Amino acid sequence: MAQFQDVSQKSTLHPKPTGLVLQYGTAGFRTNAKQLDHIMYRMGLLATLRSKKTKATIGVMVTASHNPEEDNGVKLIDPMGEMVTPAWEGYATQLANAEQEDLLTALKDIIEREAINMNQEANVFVGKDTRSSSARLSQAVLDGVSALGGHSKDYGLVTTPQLHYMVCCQNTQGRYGEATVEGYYHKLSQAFIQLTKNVPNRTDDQKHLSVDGANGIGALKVREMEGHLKGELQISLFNDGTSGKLNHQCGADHVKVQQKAPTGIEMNTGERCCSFDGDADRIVYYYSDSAGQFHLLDGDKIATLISTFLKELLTQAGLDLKIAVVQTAYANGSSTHYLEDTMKVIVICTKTGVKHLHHAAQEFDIGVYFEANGHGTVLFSKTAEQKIQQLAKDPNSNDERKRSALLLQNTINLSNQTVGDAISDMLLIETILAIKGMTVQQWDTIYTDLPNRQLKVKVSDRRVIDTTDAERRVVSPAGLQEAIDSLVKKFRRARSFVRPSGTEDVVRVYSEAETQESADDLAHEVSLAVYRLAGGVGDEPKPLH
Ligand code: G16
Repeated sequence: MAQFQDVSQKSTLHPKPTGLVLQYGTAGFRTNAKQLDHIMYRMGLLATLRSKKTKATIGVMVTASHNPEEDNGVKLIDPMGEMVTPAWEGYATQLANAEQEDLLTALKDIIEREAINMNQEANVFVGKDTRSSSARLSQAVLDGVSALGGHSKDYGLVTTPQLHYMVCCQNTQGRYGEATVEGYYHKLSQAFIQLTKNVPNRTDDQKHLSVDGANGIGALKVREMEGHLKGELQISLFNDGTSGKLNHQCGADHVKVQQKAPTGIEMNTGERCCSFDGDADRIVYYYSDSAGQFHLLDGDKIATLISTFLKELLTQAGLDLKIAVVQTAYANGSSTHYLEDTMKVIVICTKTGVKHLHHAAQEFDIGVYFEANGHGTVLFSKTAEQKIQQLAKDPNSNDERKRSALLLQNTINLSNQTVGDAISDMLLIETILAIKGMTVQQWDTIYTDLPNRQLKVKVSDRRVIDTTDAERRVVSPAGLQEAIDSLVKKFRRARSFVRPSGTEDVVRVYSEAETQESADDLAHEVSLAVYRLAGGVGDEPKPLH
C-alpha cells in the first residue's frame, strides 16, 4: 500500500538508534531529548491508528513535565481527554522498540490485532511545552500523522491539561466547551467570576496570589488568562521563563520534594503562594509564617479542602451523592486519617500515575483525586451533574438549596474533568478559600502532616523492583520488604515504601514518622537497603544529618 511506503520513507528521517529500548512509563515516554526523535514519529503513527480505531480525535502532548530542561517526553490522550488506555501503552512500547527494519511489521501487527479500518479518517491534536527540543520533536509527531494520511491540528505551546481539554471538547461536539485556548479561558474564568460573586467584599489581600511558573508553559498561559479574570484574581508571577531555567530550583516538584520555597519568588509573611510544574498539570501551595518557617500545602491538603467544600455543599443542597477521595501511597498518613475518621469520606489508594487515580475516581458520583505531588482534579458523574442541574432549576427548592446547587454547578465548570490542571485547581482553591473566608494558615491547620522525606536511589536496573498492594509493598528483590519492615519498627508512627519511578531513572523512597529526624533517618536507612539489595550504583546514600 502507498500509505506504508510513505511510513517507511519518512521513518528514515527519524531513525531509531539500534538497540535503544524505552518503556511507556507513568506518563508516557520520558528521557533525554536526544533519544526521542524516532519515538515522536512513531507516536504520531500510533495516535493516527488510535484515532482510526476510536473514530475520534486523539491528542499527543510533547512534554517532560517536571523533568529537567534537557529531557523531553510524550503523553498520548484518549477521546474523552483521559490518558491513553493501558492496552495501547503496550502497543506504544512495542512500536517504540521495533528496530528500523521491523517498523512496518510492528505497525501492521497492531492494525491486525485491533482490526483497524485503514480507510477511516484520522484526527490528531498536537501540543508542546516550552523546552528547546519541543519544536523539533512535535514536528516529528506531525510527520508520523501525515505519513499515515491523518489530519492534524498543531496547537503549538499549550499546557498539558489544555490539550486534554481540547481533545474532550472536540469529541463531545463542543458540549464540554470550545476546543480553543480562548474557549478554555472563557469557560474557566466565567465559572470563577460567578463563584467569587458570592463573596462581595473580598479584600485586596484575598484577591492576591503569588505564582511560581517553574519557568515553563504555565507561566505563559496564566499571564494570558489573567485578563479574563477581570481583576478578581491579581497574580504576581515569578519564574516566568524570561531568564531562569525550566524546573531548576523551582516548580511544584522541587517545592514538594525539597519542602522549601523556590528560588526567585518574593514571599511576604502569611501570603499565599503556589508553584506549577513544567507543563502546568500540578500545583502546590505554601506560605511562610511570622517566624520565617516554611509551610507546604500539597495535593493531600488540596484534596481535603476541595472535598470538605463539596461535602458541605451537598449537605446544604440536600443531595445524596457519594463522594470519595483517591490518593496514592505517598499520601500523608495524617491526611488519610483526617479524611476517613473526621470527614467520614471514602478514601481509595491506587498506584502512582493519574491514569490510575482518574479511573478509580470515575466510580463515584463525585471523585476528588490528588497525588501528594499536587496532580489532581475533581470528577462529577453524569448522574451527579444532572441532579445538580435539576436542583439549580427547581422552582420549588428553597434559597439555600438553590444557592448550593448553583455553587456546585459552577464548580463543575471550573474543574478540568479530563486531568489534573494547575490553572483550574488554582482558581478552584482561590474560590473555596474566598467563599469559606479562610486564610492559608487556617487551611493549613485542618490537620498536621506527619514529617516525611522523599529520596532517590540510583540502581543499575530499576525494573528489578516489583511492587504490590498499590505500591505499598515490595515483592522483589528478595529480602527488601523484610528489611523495610524491620527498619520501620524502629520508629514511632512510621511508614515507608519504595518503588521504581516511571519518569526518571531512579528508585523512589518515601518515609514518614513522628519527627522529621526519624523520617530522615528511616528514609536514609531504607535507601541503603535499596542500594545494597537492588544493585545500587555510585556512592552509598549518605545520612541526611
Ligand atoms: C507524572 C505522572 C504523575 C506521577 C509523576 C511521578 O507527573 O503524571 O502521576 O506522580 O509523573 O511519577 P514517577 O514517580 O513514576 O516518576 P508529571 O507531572 O511529571 O507528568
